[in-house]
Amino acid sequence: MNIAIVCYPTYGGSGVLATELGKALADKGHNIHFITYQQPIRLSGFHTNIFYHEVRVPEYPLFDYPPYETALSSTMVDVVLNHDIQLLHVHYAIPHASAAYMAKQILAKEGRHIPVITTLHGTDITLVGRDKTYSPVVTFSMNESDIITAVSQNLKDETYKNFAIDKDIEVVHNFVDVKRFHKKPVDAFKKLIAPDGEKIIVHASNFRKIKRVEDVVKAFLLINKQLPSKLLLLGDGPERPYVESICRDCTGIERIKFLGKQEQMEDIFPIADLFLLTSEYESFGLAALEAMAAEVPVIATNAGGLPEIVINGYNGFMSNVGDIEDMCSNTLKIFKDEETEKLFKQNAYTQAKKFDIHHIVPQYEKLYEQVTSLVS
Ligand code: GMT
Repeated sequence: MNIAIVCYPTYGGSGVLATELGKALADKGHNIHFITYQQPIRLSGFHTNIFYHEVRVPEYPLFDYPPYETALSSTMVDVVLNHDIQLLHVHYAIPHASAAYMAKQILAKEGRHIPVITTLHGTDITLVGRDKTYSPVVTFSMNESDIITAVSQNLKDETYKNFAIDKDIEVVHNFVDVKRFHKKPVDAFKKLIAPDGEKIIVHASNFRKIKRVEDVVKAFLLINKQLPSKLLLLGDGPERPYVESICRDCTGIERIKFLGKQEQMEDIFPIADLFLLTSEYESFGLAALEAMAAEVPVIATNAGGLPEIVINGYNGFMSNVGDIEDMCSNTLKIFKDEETEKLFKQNAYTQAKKFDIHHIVPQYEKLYEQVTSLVS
């Protein structure tokens, strides 16, 4: 099938998932055309079935706000017509669903029916999309999509709660290529970070307010008092300067490392002992799932869709948002002895396998077949 995937190319879960999906589909023989304003971060190397189309927004002195959405719709039309695209799969509703609606209407005038699948990821619904600046357009364009999918049951429920949606939403959970992340840790790398056998605690995010990264630091400082540890902070974003500034004032700063944006997560997660995710809301928590595939238990908040991947007392624990004392005491439960630690690590891996790429990608393919069969 010839499929166009529209996504954000930046360091964020929706772009990562869309890119991994495109790569997996290409491996299965589909022709994948990415349409974004930059090469997606996980799209590197050459693949005969993968094509990348950059959305260019020309500068013009009149524009205080260059019309990206218009350029995106035009690029979609161009790619559909010139590459015999059979469906548009857009990730993150804003502005991709409305841009796809516009492209669909333009193509319809030329006698070409192009189905649109919109995958909802999280803040497009729970934060940004709900804002009245966007919500009428988001509601309309979701209803006009041929298929809507959500990455968790929680996100589906949130969507129905906050928008007047008149069609079914399919839950297709996020996925991980378990084989790729389930690697042997590089001992020399582990020794470099934790020379005295400290536990390596990892957090990865785009450092937005919703992630409450300061709670990661605060919980870590509590944990470190009782269990010698190191904290690796992966990613970057608007809250990073603030988080760095609070770290500077605390004892134990030498145990905290900001590694910035990293592409090779599959090399980093295997050396970790614990993944810490303190978000106020998380529709799914893709980074946590990738860590689990590398046998890393998760300490998370019980927010949003996280209970769909973290099972309390099995592959990690969940606490109320902001309850750093509970996060600390749960961490100590995992590391109370070697046997328990080993069990949690194995359970993390077992739980990740339920979300393996080989189970989830066929669910998208089934939807593609369903939606394109209605056209022909
Ligand atoms: O906030 C982020 O982490 C980025 C955001 C995005 O859409 O780029 O992530 C959302 O989508 C991810 C992939 O589906 C989910 O794993 C994240 O949980 C979700 N983030 C939030 O709901 C805050």
